[in-house]
This record gives sequence, structure tokens and C-alpha cells, in this order.
Amino acid sequence: MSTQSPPAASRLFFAPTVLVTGFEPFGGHTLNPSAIVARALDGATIAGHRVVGRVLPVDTTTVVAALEAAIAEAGAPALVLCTGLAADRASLALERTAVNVLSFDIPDNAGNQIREGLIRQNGDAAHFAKLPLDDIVAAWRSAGIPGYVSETAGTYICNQVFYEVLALKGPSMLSGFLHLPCSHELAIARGAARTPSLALETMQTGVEILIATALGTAHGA
Ligand code: PCA
Repeated sequence: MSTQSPPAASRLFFAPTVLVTGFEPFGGHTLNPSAIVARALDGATIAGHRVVGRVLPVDTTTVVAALEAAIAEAGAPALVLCTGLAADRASLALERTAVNVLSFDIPDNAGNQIREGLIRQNGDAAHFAKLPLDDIVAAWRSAGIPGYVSETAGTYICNQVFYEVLALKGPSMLSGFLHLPCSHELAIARGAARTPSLALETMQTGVEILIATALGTAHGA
């Protein structure tokens, strides 16, 4: 039996990875730009890392298992970036804080409605994003992409996934959450007179810049 190192082709399988998640449509939205961007980036290479792009369910009871399965599929990713839609935001909103709260009026896609709940019964009150937030916003600005640091991701499913990814124990892993505004297509569907929007390509470039900036900082570049 050989104990030699594997051939080059199988080593490729172990290339460092980044996981990007988006969410399926919810709450009457015809589409979710975060799902479109996650799918578009699946298989791309950014800063030497292979992107695994997956779409998560908007279901408070199954979303964490889906997140864990996606992380396992990506195989110890260097960075997990979760993204979702916030239809009232005007530009890229990089979230700072995940809170241990589940409280929402819009039922999730399985019909669950929770008021004043906790994500984890004995969990920490809050966790902070493990990303260089200011560097990312500065990199967006240099590229002409509007974005900002948001202090709260709300108390719905996006915040739940954000909280859970930050609560993960184990090898050091960058992680965070990005809320996307409506794409132009979604703004037209919702009523363009009152809906701010960004182009899908701009949002995808923003995600690429975020990943490259975070990995660059992490590796001391
Ligand atoms: N946005 C919702 C859940 C799914 C999504 O894309 C949120 O902001 O919680």
C-alpha cells in the first residue's frame, strides 16, 4: 500500500475554499438577489480560493442544518460569507452585530412565526462579525460601489444564520453577513417609485471585493 502524497489532480480537491450563501425568495418577493449572486459565484476562484455558492432555506427550523451541511461540503472554508436580501436598504450593508433574538412578523417559508424568542437558550447575547469591516467598505468605495457598516441584521432568519455562523467553535474562520438591497429587477416588480436598487453585477463585484479584502487582511497582505 502506498503512503506517498496524492497526485496533483486529487490535491486540487483540497484547494482552499470560501463559502458564500444566499437565501431563497421569501415574504412575497419574486426573487432574492442573494441567491442569484451565490449561484453565480459557485465555482469561481477569488484570491486563490475556490468559491462554493449555496442557497439556504428561509425556514427557522432547517436553516442551521442547511448552513452546517454547506460548510461541510466546502470542507473547512477559510471564510463563510452569508448574504441575504433587505429590501429597504439602499446599498451594500455589511453587518457588525448578530443578536440572540428571533422575533418576526413575516412568517418564514414554512409558516413559522416567532415573537420574542431566543436563537440559543443559553447563548451569548450577541456576536461581532469576524471581518475587517472598515477595510471592506474602503475597498468598495475605491471601486465606486456604495456600501456601509450596518449595526444590526434585524431579528429574522438572516440574523439567525449570522449568529450561528459566528457562534461556531473550531479552527479560526473568517465569517460575516452582508445584506443586499433589491436588484433592479426586484425594484421594478415591487414598484420602482419607492424601491432603491443596485445592479446584480455591482452586488456580485461587491461580494468579490469583500472576499479578496478579507482574505488579504487575514493573510497579512
Ligand atoms: N432576508 C431575510 C431572510 C432571508 C433574506 O434574504 C432577512 O433579512 O432576515
